[in-house]
Amino acid sequence: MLSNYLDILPEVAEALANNQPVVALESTIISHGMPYPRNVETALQVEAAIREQGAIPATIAIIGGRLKVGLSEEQITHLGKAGLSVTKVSRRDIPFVVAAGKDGATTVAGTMILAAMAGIKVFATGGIGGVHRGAQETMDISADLQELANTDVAVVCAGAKSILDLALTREYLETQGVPVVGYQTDSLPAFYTRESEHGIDYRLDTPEQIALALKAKWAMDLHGGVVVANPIPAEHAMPLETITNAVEQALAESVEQGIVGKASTPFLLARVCELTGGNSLDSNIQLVLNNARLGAQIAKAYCA
Ligand code: PSU
Ligand code: MN
Repeated sequence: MLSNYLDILPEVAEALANNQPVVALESTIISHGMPYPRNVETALQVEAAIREQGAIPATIAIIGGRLKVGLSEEQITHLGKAGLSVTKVSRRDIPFVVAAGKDGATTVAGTMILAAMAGIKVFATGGIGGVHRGAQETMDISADLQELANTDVAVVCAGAKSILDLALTREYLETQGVPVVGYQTDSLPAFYTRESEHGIDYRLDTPEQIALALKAKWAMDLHGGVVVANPIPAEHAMPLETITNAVEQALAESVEQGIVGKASTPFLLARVCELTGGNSLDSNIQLVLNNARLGAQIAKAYCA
C-alpha cells in the first residue's frame, strides 16, 4: 500500500483535499544543483515565493527511506548541507533508497513520480534534463524525458541548459508526445538566455490558458507531462558568449575525465558555475524564483 511508504505534509494534504493550489519542488537542485549555503537559502525563498502567490509549496525528497511530499526547513537544510553525498534519485533509484532506509534527493523524474502519487499537478524547477550533446555515441538521455512522456505533471522550467543538445531534446519530446509550451515566447528558452534558435510547440500567454490545456489533456486521459518553458527575466539573463565558453570547457573536461552516467549532469552544472565565477548561480536562483511564481499562478488557475 502506498501509504506504507508515502508521507504528505499535513498542510499539503489539506490543500490537496480542499482543491487548493499546490506546487511541487525538486530536491536534486538543492543537493546537486547549487552549492551550500545558497542552495538552502534558495529552496526556502522559492517556497516563500509560492506562498506569496497564494499557493502551497511541497518540496519533495526521500528522508530515511520515506517518500516525503513537503519537507520541513530542517530537512531542506539537511539535504543542502549533505550535498553530493545524498543519493540522486530518479525513477530507477526510488525502491532501493526506500528499501535501504536512506535519504535521496529527487530529480525532475523522481519528483514528478512522487508529485503524481500525491495528486500534485504542477511542479516548478530550474531546468529539465535532456538529450546530452554527443548522445548519438553515448546514448546519454535523461530519464526526465521518459518521465515527461508518462507522468501527468506539468513542469515549469526555464528551458534546458546548453550542456544539452536542445535540438535532439526537442525531437525526443516530440516523439514521446510531450508538448513544449512557450510562456509568452515563441522561442525555446535556454536557461541562462531568454531565447535560442529552437522553437516551441504552443505559445500561451496566460496561466489560465495553460491550465485549460492541462485540464483538457488529462480529462481525455492523454497521459504524460507538459513542459512549460518560462524565459529567465531579462535583467538576470547572461551573455550568450560567457555561457557558451563555460559550457564548452565543462563538456571538454567531462570527456577528458571520463565522467558518465548520473554523475555527468552534476559535474557539468558545478563546472559551469565555477567557470562563470558564480554569476550564473545568481541567474539560476532568479529563474527558479520566476518559475515558482508562474507555477503557483498555473496551479491556482487549475484549481479555479
Ligand atoms: N539541470 C539544471 N539544474 C539541475 C538539474 C538539471 O539546470 O539541477 C538536475 C535536475 O534534478 C534534473 C537532473 O532532473 O539534474 C537531470 O539529471 P540527469 O541528466 O542525470 O537525468
Ligand atoms: Mn544521463
